[in-house]
Amino acid sequence: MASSPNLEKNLSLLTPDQVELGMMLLEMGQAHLFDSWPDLGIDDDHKKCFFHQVALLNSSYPGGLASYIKTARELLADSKAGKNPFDGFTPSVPAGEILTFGDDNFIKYEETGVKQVQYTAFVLVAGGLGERLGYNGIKVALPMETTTGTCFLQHYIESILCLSEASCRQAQGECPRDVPLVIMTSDDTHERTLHLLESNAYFGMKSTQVKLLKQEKVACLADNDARLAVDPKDIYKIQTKPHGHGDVHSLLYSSGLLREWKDAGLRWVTFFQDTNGLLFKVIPAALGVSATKGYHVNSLAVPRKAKEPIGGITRLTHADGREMVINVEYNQLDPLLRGTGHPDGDVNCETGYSPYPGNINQLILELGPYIDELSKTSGAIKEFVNPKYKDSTKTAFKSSTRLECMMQDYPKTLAPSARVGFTVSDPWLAYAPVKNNPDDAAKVPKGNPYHSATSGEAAIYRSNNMILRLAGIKVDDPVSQVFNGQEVEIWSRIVWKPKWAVTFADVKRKVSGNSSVSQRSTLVIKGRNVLIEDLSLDGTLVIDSVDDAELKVGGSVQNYGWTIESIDKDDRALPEEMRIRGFKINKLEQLEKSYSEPGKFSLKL
Ligand code: UGB
Repeated sequence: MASSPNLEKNLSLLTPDQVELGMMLLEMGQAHLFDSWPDLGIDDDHKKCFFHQVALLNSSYPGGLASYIKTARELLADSKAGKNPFDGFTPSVPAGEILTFGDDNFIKYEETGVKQVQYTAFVLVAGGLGERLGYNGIKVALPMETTTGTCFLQHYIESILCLSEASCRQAQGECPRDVPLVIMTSDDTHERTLHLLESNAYFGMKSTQVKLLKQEKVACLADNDARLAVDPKDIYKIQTKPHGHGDVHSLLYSSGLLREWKDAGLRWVTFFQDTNGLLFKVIPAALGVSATKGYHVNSLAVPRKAKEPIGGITRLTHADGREMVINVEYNQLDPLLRGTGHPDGDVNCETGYSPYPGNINQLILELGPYIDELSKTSGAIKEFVNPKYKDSTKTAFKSSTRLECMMQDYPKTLAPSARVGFTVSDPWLAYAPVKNNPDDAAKVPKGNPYHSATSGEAAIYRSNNMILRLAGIKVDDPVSQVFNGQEVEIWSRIVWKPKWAVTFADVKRKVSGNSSVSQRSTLVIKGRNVLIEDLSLDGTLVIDSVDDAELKVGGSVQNYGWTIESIDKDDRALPEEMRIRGFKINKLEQLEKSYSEPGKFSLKL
């Protein structure tokens, strides 16, 4: 076994557990970590801190640091040898459910899904810092749209609360439990997420309903031997980097929450990402698909343009009989197809989209089979490593690397008998993430989505317009405008609170007669029982009412309204939230009506 005189000189400083960790490091070829350690008596506190960090790295990884280093060696060797993780697998297009918003099938799934919400736990992965977006705050605090300024987290929480109420109403009974929400955070996001929740009274949820689970970073690797990288600024610190959203499974498992949920009678776990403002429009129907088809794993997907940088859902069949339906990241899908008899790789088919649906990384797992699987794996997810080599000899890295794992890789370890499916819905309904900064978004090839703050907000309006149009309201076509170098369709700014409608059935119940909304208009519905009947809107109307008021709104509204104005993204005097969109809402004139008393009211304008 390797030894380290520098560590030996300092052994008396350490607790027996720390000595054991030190021996493990030596055994795992990590003697270099102590190369610069001075004699006992110098920097002793720093040396103890080093072992605190090692203990944390050891306890937060399934199987401990030794297992991490061992896996890293194997994966680094595979990477050096250029081994394809999909060797021997043939890709094909899997079968799943394709939803068309508003048709009978959709409504049936939505109804089934709403019933399931009270048996569902929601898990938001929000440990990512959003470096691609170039925003300094946490992404869940970003306004989803700037008409009302509602942030993503508020919208998510209100949607969960309203869906759970609707679920109880359907069951015509008392809600037996509060639907739980887990938020996975990281050191980059934890404090700010907690602060956002606490300073807003958890946006209406009980604080006991929300649990934050913090993921830890993993050790960086300096070379192909998986020698841990020492922080260049501190010889007593191992450099660390994020391990990826796949950590959510081991955290849920080790927290004991899954068992608690099972004992409380829950049946589903729904995972979602930090900045997709449309997601909850499809969650009820997707839960309905899971329940109807008995899917153990249901991945939500959208049609995907070939080579668009989101993973593709693919059936992989191995020569040895193994089979799985799994997300294949876009950079692997194209070479995999080329290597298996598709010389053109990932190309659009006659639909104008790739035949491999785009994974939007919202998953619905059935709790029972999920616990069974995690009892075997402890939540460890198949990892990968992506070193950037200095040259073609692949002997040195440009900078340290680390193992990573993705939450959607969970099905990789499942037995072939597991029921793994997916649900595709229209991107206008289900997917508008805010991931890219303005400069990168402006470079996106024409026809592919920008996935920026600009397109994310435009998508909220588009979706709400499309839904109201399908419910019978005449809404104008959008106009095309360019903000931050991105051409987007601007529809009228229609926004409603989840308590007004969380399903299409809700919308249809609350809309009747002949109503119209012009493109330059803004309509904000905040009240629960607001009924739109024969309304003609050309300007801005904001309506609010207490829950036990029923308010019929009709007639004609015309005013200067609220306009959308371009702003300069480089104008540092403006807030960052505004600059990343490239526009602001200019509130010129509005009609604002608020009803604070219970009762039935009619507002004829
Ligand atoms: N996240 C964490 O909670 N912890 C982490 O360590 C990292 C991220 P990104 P990514 O929807 O377009 C995913 O960075 O990983 C959270 C899918 O892999 O926004 O590049 C983070 O806070 C890909 O298949 O996305 O790509 C955020 O909520 C595709 O579907 C979430 O994880 C892509 O999303 C995603 O992190 C997509």
